Amino acid sequence: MADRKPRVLATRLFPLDVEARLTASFDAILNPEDRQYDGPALIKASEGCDAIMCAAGDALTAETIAGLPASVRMIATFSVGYEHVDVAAAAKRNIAVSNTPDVLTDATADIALLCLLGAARRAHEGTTMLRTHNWVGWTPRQLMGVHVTGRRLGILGMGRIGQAIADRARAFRMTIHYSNRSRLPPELEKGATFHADPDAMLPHCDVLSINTPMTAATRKWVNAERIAKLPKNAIVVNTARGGVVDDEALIAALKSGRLAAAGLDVFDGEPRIHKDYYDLENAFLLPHMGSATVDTRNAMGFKALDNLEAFLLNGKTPPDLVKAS
Ligand code: 8YV
Repeated sequence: MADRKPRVLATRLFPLDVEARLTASFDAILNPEDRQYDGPALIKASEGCDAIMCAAGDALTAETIAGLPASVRMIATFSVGYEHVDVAAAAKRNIAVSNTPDVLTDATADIALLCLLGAARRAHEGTTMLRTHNWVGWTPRQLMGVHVTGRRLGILGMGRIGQAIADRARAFRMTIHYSNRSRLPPELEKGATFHADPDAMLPHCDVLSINTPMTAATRKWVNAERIAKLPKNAIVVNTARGGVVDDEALIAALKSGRLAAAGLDVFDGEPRIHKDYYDLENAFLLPHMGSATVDTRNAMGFKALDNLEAFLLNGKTPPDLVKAS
């Protein structure tokens, strides 16, 4: 090992146990106030650093990456999604990029089910009625929602998280449809119906769950034309990336009643979400909490550190190396 510890810039205030290991393994520059860096500030802060440990929302654009000091050899993101890192620009600079797959699968699938049930069973209206002292007591017609048992769940993007959502939904006796780049083998498909064409799946979705990464091809994929293909009174759930949905189209369909409800954990341009969401009674909204359990956030941090340690301390390829697609 070199006579100095490699220097790692932590762009965010990470969980305590993660920062304890980060500071033990590396000469860490922490961000105790958790102020988010913009591109120029990130370039400045990474002066003399060997690596950057970042998170979703950090703009590691081609321009920022081009401006990083020559010392930076690795970017480890504390997330499974890596659309905020221009991986092709990093490859050009010979900077390795890693992410944190697998460890947040269950936590995110749990939140997808919370969004599904919260939307279907009008949880936002119920908790608001109660907490604003407007609950007059039980009435036969009160807050009647959508029954999910036996309904069809269409999963757009049947990766690890999509499959974990399907497993949970089967316990609700939902019928699973999915669309994915490639068909899953029977032991993973578990009887779900595969649609090679995602558009062709839409008429079969009483609930559509979005679990596809954000790419140029998926940007605003859920638009007015596609919402029109969903059954009337369908529910849209998004725990992937807000940018996959055209907010104007979704909001219009929720306002008109064309869709029964939506359960959303992620938003385009978050945290500055489309203002019309705030007053939509049939939108069950969460502030990007998919991976927010102590166990999961620690596991994500430890995974990011496994990658940094492999590369910076042991001269190995990071186990979760991400390649430009
Ligand atoms: C993370 C996520 O918490 O890992 C992801 O891709 O969307 C989240 O659950 C967040 O991105 C932290 O960087």
